[in-house]
This record gives sequence, C-alpha cells and structure tokens, in this order.
Amino acid sequence: MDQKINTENIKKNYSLGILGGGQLALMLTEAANKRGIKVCVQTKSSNDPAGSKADYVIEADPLKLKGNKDLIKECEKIIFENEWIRIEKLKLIDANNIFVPSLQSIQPLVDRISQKKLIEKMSLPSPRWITISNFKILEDDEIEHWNFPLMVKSFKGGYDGKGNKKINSKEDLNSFLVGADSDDWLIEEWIDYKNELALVGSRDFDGTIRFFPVVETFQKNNVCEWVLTPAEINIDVTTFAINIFSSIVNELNYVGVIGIEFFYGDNGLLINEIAPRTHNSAHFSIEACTSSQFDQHICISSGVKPPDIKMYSQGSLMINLLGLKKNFPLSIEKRIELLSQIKGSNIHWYGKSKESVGRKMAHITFLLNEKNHFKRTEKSKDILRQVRDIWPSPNY
Ligand code: AIR
Repeated sequence: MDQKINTENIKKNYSLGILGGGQLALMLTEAANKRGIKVCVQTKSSNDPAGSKADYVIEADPLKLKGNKDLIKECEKIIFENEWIRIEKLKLIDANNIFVPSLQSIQPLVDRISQKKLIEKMSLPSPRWITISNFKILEDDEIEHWNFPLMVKSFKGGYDGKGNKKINSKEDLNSFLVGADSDDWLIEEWIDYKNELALVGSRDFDGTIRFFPVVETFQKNNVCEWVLTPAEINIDVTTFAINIFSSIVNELNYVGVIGIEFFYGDNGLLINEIAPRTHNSAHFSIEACTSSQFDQHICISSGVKPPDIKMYSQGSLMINLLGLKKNFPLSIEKRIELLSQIKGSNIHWYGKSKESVGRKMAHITFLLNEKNHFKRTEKSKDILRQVRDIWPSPNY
C-alpha cells in the first residue's frame, strides 16, 4: 500500500504545483495520484499531456509570471518538469522557498555555460569547451588545439538534439560563426565514445541519496531511441558515476530527482549533461522498481520519506516511440493497439494532440529476466525488432 501524505498541515488547495505540462509532468501527476497527493499544473493548454490527470490546470505559459503567481497562491510546493525557466523572474516571487529543488540549487544547471562552469569548478571530467566569443579571439597556435569535427551547442533550451550541431570543417565553422545567433552557442571538443550512459537518482531533505541502476542509452539523430538497464560496466565505472553524482548534488544542496548523462570510452567517464529533473533514461523505473523516479520526486517534494529503490527484475528495456510522418500508414491508435499485443509490453501514451517527426509521443517498457547481460541484449534486440515492425524510428 502506498504511503499517503498527511493532509493536516496543508493549508493551500494543492500539495504540489508543477511548472510545465508535458509527458514528464504527466508521469509526475500519475505518481502523485497514486499517493493521493493533489496536483495543480501550469501549462499553456489543458490539452497538454498532464492536463487530463491533474486536479487543476492553470492555463498559462509556464514562462509567464502571472500564472506563476497563481500557482504559488494555490500550492504548498512547486516542482519543475523542464529547465526552460526564467530563474531571475522566479526569484522575485519565491517568498518561502516554495520551489523544490530550490532556485539557488538549480541555477548552475539551467543553461549549458553555467553547467560547464560548475563541472570545471568541481574538477569533474567532461569534454573541453570554449565560448564562441573566446574562440573568436584565439591566437593561431591556440586554434590548433581544436581539431575537426567539433560540436557546437546552444547555451539554452537544447533538448532532443535541437541545440546541437556537428561542425566538420573550417568552411562549416566559418559559415556558422557569421550566423546571426552564434554568440548564443559554445564549442565543445568531439568525443569518440563507446557508449552513452545515464545515472538518475534522488536526494531528499535529509541528504540521503538513492540511485537507479546506471543504464545505457542508444541515440539516433541526438534523440534517445531506447534504454537498456542495467548498463554492462564494471564496478569501478559505476562507483565513479555514483561519486560524481553525489558530489554534484551535495555541492548544490540539491533536493529531488536529477539525471546525469555520460560518455564512456577511451577517455573514461565524461559528463555530457546534467538534467535537474526526472529523465527519459529512468522511465523504466515505473514498472521495474519499487519506487519510480516520478514517485521519488513526488515524495521528496511533498515531504514524504521516499522508499528505497530496488529492481523487481534483472533488467529492462525502454523504447521511445517518436512521432512519424503524416503519411505513415498506421494510425497512432492502431500502432498502440498492436504494440499492446506484444507479450510483456507496458505502454505509456502521452496524449499529445499533434504528432510531428521525432516528437516523443509515447514509450514502451519490457522487464527482462535473463540473468546475464548478453542474454538480456539478445532479448532486447528481438523485442526491438517486433516493436520497430509496428512503430519504426522516424526518418528525419
Ligand atoms: N522534457 C523536458 N526536457 C526534456 C524533456 N523530454 C519533456 C517535458 C516537456 C516535454 O518534454 O515533459 O514538457 C516537451 O515535449 P514536446 O513534445 O511538447 O516538445
């Protein structure tokens, strides 16, 4: 039986407010519903994914202060489902530390430059980087240290590959540098990694940290296609990832769920990005764990001690179902119906009204009970084939 919240101390109408109403807010709301925690969501439209499950929707752009003020009036605590926020504006209206995690703790994480600075300050491993303005004033001999290909990344709003570009040559770079918005970007060295890994976990108000297993994520076109749990890495790498995670959350006094993406290869483990929220790579936890990432975040932000995290199965496979072209022969309803007939499937449909190419529309999770990684990988390939026959990955 899920632990319910003690409602006696709640003076406002809703225990929790969520800024944003996409699929992450939807799954947070579902986790809150299970615990009888009342949720109010601020999002542009009640038709957004979380709208159908929230107890109340403030129909307003999450970036608009008027809506934020209404949310503060209605809710005991407020959580984020994405980091596209205007932190300086929110600081002006944050009377009693209503946000979880606190604005101070997420401030270094909401844009790529401040993330990079934090990582540098803490001497944690990550790809070499430079701002475009500093790059432009490099001496010739310094430029030689930046070999092609290079990666350029936008300071803000980068998600699902939208803020990333690969630069293959001097010509590519020159045309990029004359581009109007090049000052909003940074340059990063190209990393030839073997695998992409992710570690999601939580830190509660007492400072206790809980982890999900380290997973391997598989991307196409910079968008996560599927996630295999657990990753096949040795104990040293796992320990290092856990140390990095713990150092960051302790340094920031971060409270709630957070995800860290890593590159792993000949350069060892490098931090790619930090996401101060629930993360796509831990969606498997809804079925595979004693407490999901959404449950952890909901519990911590509403003052309930979160349960410890254990896997119910040996592993899991989570596949993202990304939007396809308009002329795809099977309707979404038909795709979902066929997918639900695959043995062991757990489908999460986000209820987005518009399907566009590459948009995250749904995901599907399978528990894996094979005892070793090789067998789990074989099983995953077989399931992946079945799923892709019905819902292929998009051709961008
Ligand atoms: N999101 C936020 N950061 C990364 C991700 N994936 C989720 C949030 C957000 C939604 O993606 O839940 O609201 C936006 O999805 P879309 O398809 O509307 O762009």
